[in-house]
Amino acid sequence: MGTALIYDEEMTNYKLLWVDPACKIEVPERLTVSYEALVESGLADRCMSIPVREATDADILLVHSEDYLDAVKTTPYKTLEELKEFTLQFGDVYFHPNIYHCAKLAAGAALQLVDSVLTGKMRNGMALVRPPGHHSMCSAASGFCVFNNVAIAAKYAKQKYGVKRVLIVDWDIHHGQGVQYCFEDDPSVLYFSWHRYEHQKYWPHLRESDFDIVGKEKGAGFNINVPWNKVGMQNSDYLSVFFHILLPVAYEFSPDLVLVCAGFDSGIGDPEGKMCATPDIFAHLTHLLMNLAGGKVCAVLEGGYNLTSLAQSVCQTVQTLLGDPVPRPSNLDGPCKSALESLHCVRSAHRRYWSSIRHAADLPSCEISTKHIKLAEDKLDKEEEEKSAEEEVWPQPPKRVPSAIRTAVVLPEGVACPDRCKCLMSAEDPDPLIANKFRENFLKDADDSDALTTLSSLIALAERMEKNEICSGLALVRDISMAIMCVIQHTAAALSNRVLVVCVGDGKVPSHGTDDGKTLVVQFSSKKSEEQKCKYYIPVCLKKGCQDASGFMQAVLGLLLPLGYEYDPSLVLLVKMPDSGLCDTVWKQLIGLLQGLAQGHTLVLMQDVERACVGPTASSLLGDAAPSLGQLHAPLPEDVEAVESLRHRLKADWKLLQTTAPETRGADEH
Ligand code: Q6P
Ligand code: ZN
Repeated sequence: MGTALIYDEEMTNYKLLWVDPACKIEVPERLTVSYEALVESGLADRCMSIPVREATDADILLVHSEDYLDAVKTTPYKTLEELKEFTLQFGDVYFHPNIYHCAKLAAGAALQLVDSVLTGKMRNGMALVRPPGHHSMCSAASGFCVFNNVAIAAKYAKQKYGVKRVLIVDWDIHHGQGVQYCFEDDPSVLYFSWHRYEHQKYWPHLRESDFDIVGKEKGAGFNINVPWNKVGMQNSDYLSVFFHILLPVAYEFSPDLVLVCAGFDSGIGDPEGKMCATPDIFAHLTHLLMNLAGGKVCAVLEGGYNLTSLAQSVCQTVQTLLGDPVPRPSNLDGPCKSALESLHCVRSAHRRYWSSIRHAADLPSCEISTKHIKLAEDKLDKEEEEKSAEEEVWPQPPKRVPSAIRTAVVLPEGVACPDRCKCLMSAEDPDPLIANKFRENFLKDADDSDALTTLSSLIALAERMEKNEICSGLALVRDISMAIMCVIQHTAAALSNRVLVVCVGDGKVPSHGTDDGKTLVVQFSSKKSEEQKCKYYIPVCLKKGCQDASGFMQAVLGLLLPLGYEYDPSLVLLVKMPDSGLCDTVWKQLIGLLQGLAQGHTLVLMQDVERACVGPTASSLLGDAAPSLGQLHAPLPEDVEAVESLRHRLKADWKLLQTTAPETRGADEH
């Protein structure tokens, strides 16, 4: 199952025909540079190209009024003067004799994408379209948008395929108010948008874009607005919002389909957004969504006005949809104060609706809104405005070259090599030097040739992962502790290497006590283990160990991922203890999410008795989407308490664990 790419050059055949400074950035080249970048990088070739179609009247009427559709239908016959006149009734949009045709293709492209994915022909995909959609409303064009492509796609998916829950992630830097209005009372569509807001000073200047607008009636809680009140937001700010708002809520919601309003004006260099997130962030945003809804992710282009940034970001997104390992996350020095204030506000506004964030801190007083912050900081804003007006420069993201071998396995005799994997055992002769070292250091019984072969194959695997010849690996071993020691000693020997050891299940994990930062150990278990001794050994004690999916996912999303991203390891060593109690679907989610780290270099260790788990593990390492966990119930209070107290204790050392700005820290957490 591949990735669909939906594009038609016809959508470049309209443009602004008069002078309007607000609209001059929305140019046909936005599409051509994006598509050409995909062609030149070879990514387009790897996608399945799906033709666009025109959305029908019935499709468009899923969202728009008949009067509005009729009005738009007249635009191809209007003179230039009449088009200008027609345009005037809306804000920041222009019409052209061919835009109605293109708008039908743009909406139709989104529907073709949804069809490909929901029929199971394609795993996921992206539609490159113009005009964009997320601002357009039932009876109005707005912000370059004519028909609301993604809103139409969501209604269509529900109607045609009986999809129960749709998540719309709007990472464009403008608020898709059109999408919000369309679904504000609808609990079957969860709309998430972050947007430049600046306390309503930024377009479209709507009160209803603020964090406290959460949806209406039955839809209360299903509209999540994250207002950015400063420009210059960076990778850490975006990821923090994913870790501490979007992902916990999305996993709790459990969508059957994820639609992305994929605007890239939230990336660096964009003249509208003025944000500083680098193009590789879109690889991570995409990756973090790809284990929801069984991987059914449909991205539809919205904004993006710096042609260089846009093309790079589109490539990062599509390459991630194709399943290539994601780059190491860059520039993660923690969220800024303003982002933390937004995070705090959003979490407090939504905590009553979502059990995954019910423990979030309330605002200091029920009166506070992000508007209060405005007064004190008005002066500073001007200075920052000037600073960010300068031309941004950033390095071109390095080419993502996948390893020759995606997944290799080291298995004992008699265990079959899973499909699509490379089997390393027996093919390799133990390196005599390494063999001797093992005999001296680890093997009490010098004749244990099986153990020796396994360990040396394991080291060979780790080495080839380090050289990027192999991306990920899996080894079944008899003695887990010894295997962990071997890998750590070997890998951490190289100067710049850091190993994140994630251990699920009880049992002693070697190597803590090492406080040199070359390994970070996070262990999930049910045993109230000894208190944390050093910064680099973090025991996470859950009441039912890893058996309760809600508690475990809360710990993974709110604790493990932020730690892992900030630590930025060169290898993730994922250890499954025999007694872990983790079910296969949760295990697959864990593997999928951890592959956002270390360029996908995940090495899984399991005890040789866990043969039944080889297949599911290999499938996840190969990049198959994890199955959905279903709607999650509230985590156990004890687990919430355990994870939260850890998070608060650790957040001084690990900035991505913060969810409130320093002033209010710790004052009133539940
Ligand atoms: C921007 C309107 C604002 C002028 C303020 C899907 C894509 C978009 C449209 C932005 C319209 N002008 N300086 O629409 O959200 O990027
Ligand atoms: Zn935008």
